[in-house]
Amino acid sequence: MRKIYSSLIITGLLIASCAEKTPNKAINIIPKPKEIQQAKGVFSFDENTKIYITNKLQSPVARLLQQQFQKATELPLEFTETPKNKNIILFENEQNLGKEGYILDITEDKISLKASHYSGFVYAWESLRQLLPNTIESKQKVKAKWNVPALMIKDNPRFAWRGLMLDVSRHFFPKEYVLQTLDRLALLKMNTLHLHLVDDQGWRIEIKKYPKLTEVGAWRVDREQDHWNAREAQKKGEKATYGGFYTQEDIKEIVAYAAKLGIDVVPEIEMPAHVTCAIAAYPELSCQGKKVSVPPGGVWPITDIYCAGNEKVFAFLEDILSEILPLFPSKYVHIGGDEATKTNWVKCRKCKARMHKEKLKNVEELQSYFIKRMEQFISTKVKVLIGWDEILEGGLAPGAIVMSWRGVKGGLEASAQGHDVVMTPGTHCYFDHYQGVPDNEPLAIGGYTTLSKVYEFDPVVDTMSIAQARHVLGGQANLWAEYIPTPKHSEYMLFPRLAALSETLWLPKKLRNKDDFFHRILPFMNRLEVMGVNYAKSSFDVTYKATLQANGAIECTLESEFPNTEIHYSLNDENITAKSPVYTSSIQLEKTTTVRAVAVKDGKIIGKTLQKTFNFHKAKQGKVNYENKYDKRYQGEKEQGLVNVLRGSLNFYDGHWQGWQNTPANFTVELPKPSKIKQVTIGSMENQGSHIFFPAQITVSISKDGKAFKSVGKITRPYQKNGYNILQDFTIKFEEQEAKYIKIMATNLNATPFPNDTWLFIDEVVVE
Ligand code: TNX
Repeated sequence: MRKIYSSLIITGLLIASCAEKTPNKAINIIPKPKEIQQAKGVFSFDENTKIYITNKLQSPVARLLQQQFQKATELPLEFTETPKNKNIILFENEQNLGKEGYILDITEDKISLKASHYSGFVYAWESLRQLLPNTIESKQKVKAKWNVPALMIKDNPRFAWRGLMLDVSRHFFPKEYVLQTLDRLALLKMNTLHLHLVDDQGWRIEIKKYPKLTEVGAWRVDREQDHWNAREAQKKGEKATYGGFYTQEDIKEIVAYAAKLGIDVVPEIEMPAHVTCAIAAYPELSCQGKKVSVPPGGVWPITDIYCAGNEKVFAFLEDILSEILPLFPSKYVHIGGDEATKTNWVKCRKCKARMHKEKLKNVEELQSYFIKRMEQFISTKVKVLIGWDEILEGGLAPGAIVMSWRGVKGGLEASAQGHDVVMTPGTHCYFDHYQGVPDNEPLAIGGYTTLSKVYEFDPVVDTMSIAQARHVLGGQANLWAEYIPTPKHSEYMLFPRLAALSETLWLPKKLRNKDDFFHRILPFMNRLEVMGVNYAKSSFDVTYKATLQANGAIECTLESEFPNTEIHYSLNDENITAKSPVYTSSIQLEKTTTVRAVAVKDGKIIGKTLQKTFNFHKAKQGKVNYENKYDKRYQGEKEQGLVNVLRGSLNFYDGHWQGWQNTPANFTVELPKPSKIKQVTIGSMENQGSHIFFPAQITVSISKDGKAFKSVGKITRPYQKNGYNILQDFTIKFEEQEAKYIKIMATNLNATPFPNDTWLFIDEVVVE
């Protein structure tokens, strides 16, 4: 077998002497095919090119090819009943290529797409599509040379589950966007679309037996102007006008289109929590039967959940599944199962009776009973249940598949118990996270998941045994939509990261190469451009790393995720332009300086401007004596962390933040030398969604000898609900005087909505 893994290696069919005549053009397909053998020459499409199918079943994919040409070119690409020897596109069945394997064989005379199953033909076409000029994606007819290079691709995926979850509940996305997304998934040879159809903020699928689910549950009051976590509940007399849902006809259309693209659509019907919308429609389904409205924003903790002691709840859910399952040919159905706060179950008479009758020790076992019962029902419909990793708690239902989202732990546990798993750890697969420097990005939920990080993802965890690894079906990106109100924004979060994920799920690990991927992502971005996809360019943005050195200077290095990117920078008041000095090696800063930097390609600035001020102050390189130390998980730069000039960003994992959980932060800063000072600033952040709060009180006292301290000021800040993630400097000013020691006491705001889980974060103590 001839194998060429990279188009940079020239062997096999390509004879060295021909290389000059027919330059070995880079093959830029994403995900990269397992084997590519490049050959001499090109196949040219013209008005006489015909398509020949050997089997009617191939017809939908052959039509996709034809339609793409008819839309973007002048070429009709008609079907023929009699295959010629030249100028022909052949669809041929070939045994033993597996469910998703394919061969794409291109010579100057013909193109053969070979597969054993339907999906294989789709992937052969999608590879061919990426070999064509980008303008094949155009919505109007364009003139171009429709040539593709002669080659042979032999390809099949590493994982069977290559998925994307769209959360269509937090914000509703129209059917047209779902159809477009399917096409983009197919382009990347992804094969699963998981639709999160139910969550607190909206019920998104028509259920004929329970019409109120969409009449009431699909609509909420419009509070889109406010931050997700600061939205007031529906008031008396207010109309719920914001939302939407898919009719069963819409679903049929989505599923049929997906089938044409070889994509399985997996529905998710959440239970027992994340269902406030259903309880708004049918309050009798909760333990107390209390009337609630559909929340227009964040709900936490989620206590309005289905009653696990009420038979009517099970009948209701079985009715819903009975209506839904026939609409989705997928063998899987997802029942959620995550984040149920079970305080109402503890109090509920019916739940208690159920626990007694079924000999369940606690509410975790009651949740497990709930899920197991649903699993029994689902298996009578010859379907397989999937749930978020919480379904492990209290015992896993037989036959259930686990989606591991709270890291990889759930995946490890479930696979050890012999269950199949889909890996979607928040660290790599949560596309609602920031993909670039948070300060430069549209508001996101948090996190920091760059294009490179997604590329580094591997669904098989190093510590898994061979048996466990066999249970890993694959991986999936989850696009939770709290902060994603529009299709354009959704595209921005998905692309280009989905391209990286598609390759990590397709290609064997040893064939993956990040630099090579970054070369191919550029032409892929150009293709997205023609497709009209609003992809993010955050991966071009310049990031910095800075360290304080023993000599007191700051060493600042600038980087771009893209290999070989030209970075230009300016210092202080100089403008930043594409002609600013080129960055070649780290910059030494010896005094307060503002650094600006941009990435430049072909003489133009790409991406956003990095701007960072390093403020040299009087506590720099001082000594900090902690009365109580920061938490192990958030150590910043340890002993130097609060006096090293380096400031934190909105990303609380950035390594600059020191965090205290449930305890105050009390410490003394010893200045390097006695100094005249007049103000002390404590840098802090608030991210209430992640339980991080500003200090409730800060007191500052100063001393010359470290023994006698005198108070110079105090700031008190009572708890305020704040949905935003913000940075704030708290400054205490006083009359200028000499000091060497500064004692700081910052109180952790423990009386918040999370009394025993409250964080306090500090990045720097600036003394001036
Ligand atoms: C956790 S992941 C959730 C979702 C949120 C998401 C935000 C999971 C099973 N539950 O309800 O939307 O975090 O990142």
